[in-house]
Amino acid sequence: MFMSAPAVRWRLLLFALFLMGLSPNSLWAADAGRPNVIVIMADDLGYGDVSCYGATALKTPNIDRLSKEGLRFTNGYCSASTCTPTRFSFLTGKYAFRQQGTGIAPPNATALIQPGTVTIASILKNAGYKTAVVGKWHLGLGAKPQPDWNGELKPGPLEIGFDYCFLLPTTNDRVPSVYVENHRVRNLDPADPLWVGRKNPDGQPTGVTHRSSLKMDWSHGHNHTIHNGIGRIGYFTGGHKARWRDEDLADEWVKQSVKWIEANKDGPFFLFFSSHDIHVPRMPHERFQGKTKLGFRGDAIVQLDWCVGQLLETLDRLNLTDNTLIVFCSDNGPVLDDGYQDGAVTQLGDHTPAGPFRGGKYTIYEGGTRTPFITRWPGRIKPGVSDKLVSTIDLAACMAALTDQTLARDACPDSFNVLPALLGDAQATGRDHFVEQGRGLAIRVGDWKLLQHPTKKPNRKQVNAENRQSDIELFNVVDDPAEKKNLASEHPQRAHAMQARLKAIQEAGRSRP
Ligand code: NG6
Ligand code: CA
Repeated sequence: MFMSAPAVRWRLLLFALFLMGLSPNSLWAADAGRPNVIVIMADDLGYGDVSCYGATALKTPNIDRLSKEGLRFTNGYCSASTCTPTRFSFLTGKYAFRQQGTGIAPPNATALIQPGTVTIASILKNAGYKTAVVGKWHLGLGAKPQPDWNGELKPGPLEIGFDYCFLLPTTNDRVPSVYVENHRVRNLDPADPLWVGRKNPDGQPTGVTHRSSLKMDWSHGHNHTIHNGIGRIGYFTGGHKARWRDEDLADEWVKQSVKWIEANKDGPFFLFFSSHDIHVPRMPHERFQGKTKLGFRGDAIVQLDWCVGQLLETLDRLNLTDNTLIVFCSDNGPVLDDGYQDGAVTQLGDHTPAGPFRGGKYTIYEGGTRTPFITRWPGRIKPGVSDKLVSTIDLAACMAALTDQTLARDACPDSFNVLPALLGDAQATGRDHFVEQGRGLAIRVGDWKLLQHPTKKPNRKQVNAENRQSDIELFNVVDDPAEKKNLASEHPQRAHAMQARLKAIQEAGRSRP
């Protein structure tokens, strides 16, 4: 197999160190060029939701530690304002609008990323990394027509580059409320098979018929099967031994991650820590309930911060801190009422989840995609703040660069190598343009942003519905980060040129140089 010059040098160095009698651990520590990588992706966490980005209503000391010891981005984006498309793009380096069916995946979704697709995980695996994903998946499992919940859930993460997975199959508000470990539902009793579907199969109590029994009421949707006192999206039966409690999810992600890091501490390893916090239903562990004045939404942020702290402590304890690159990010911007009455609206006070930005989850305004984004690699990244434009969609190409691999032309077609920006190098430029996906598409080029809303007007029932002035809007997001002053009619040529560029990117099927 072809080996790049740095790889040959690395092997020679390993061999030399081996002759000097060094242990595998110290051998690994000697390789400052290939760190372990942990991507921590929060769910629905907004730009203004953590204290290092300005929140004052709560404290996030562990995420703040990442920021203090690393690089905090003020122009860090996820590529879409909902979960499935952002995660699809994060893994594949491809804009989600290029593939049908990458909207919010339903409970019985089958695998959206086909085996053989180059992903951030396969890139790192190819470079000799051990790879794992722990937490929310929401990219479908198994083959059509629907997942075989009682058999093998294949293909899934293991077919696209992960060595290990421990998953929440879709979201915490979607059925089934079970864990999937590698190809199977964990603790599933064959005598109590799992069934998942859209129609009530057995006249079971629902969020509608037994609403008064719920421990957290719904506000819209979320009124099918009741599990753990909470109405869900979709119906399921069976699998009782396999079912989790919402309150224990975060603990379980930490437990499984720590176990996996310990087993792979000799590295190099890549862990995708995919938290379900702070997605609805927000039902943090009892020890976090009431910790903030913001209701369970704030308490879930504190729980997320605790998870980050546990990962950092594990790295410290195993002496891996200096040789681990951490990327902290979110999958989309914030939302308050996303279907449950959990106090997010009534206890908000003057907290601003999207920070200075307009919009949030589902929207193409900045609040939908401009989210917390922090990199930390002690010894390599100089602590500070960066205004370079980077996105979660770029992490795949960055990992290829980090491990001296050249991507095939058709691989990760929209993922840019912005590694110098992620590492805070002086000459780094970041992206020159970026497409944001939500209800419609937007393109940012330099300081300017063109928004192309769907012609269908938002209906009042839509969460985070925005009263926009017209289908096309143009903002200078540096002068006007809150996207208040639509300059489309003042700058028709610029608006036209940016629309044409967006169209060209859509038609070209790729945007990576
Ligand atoms: C919506 C759900 C919302 C949330 C979202 C997915 C309703 C009424 N709303 O359809 O609660 O689950 O999907 O969120 O069902 S995401 O962060 O995973 O994209
Ligand atoms: Ca999300």
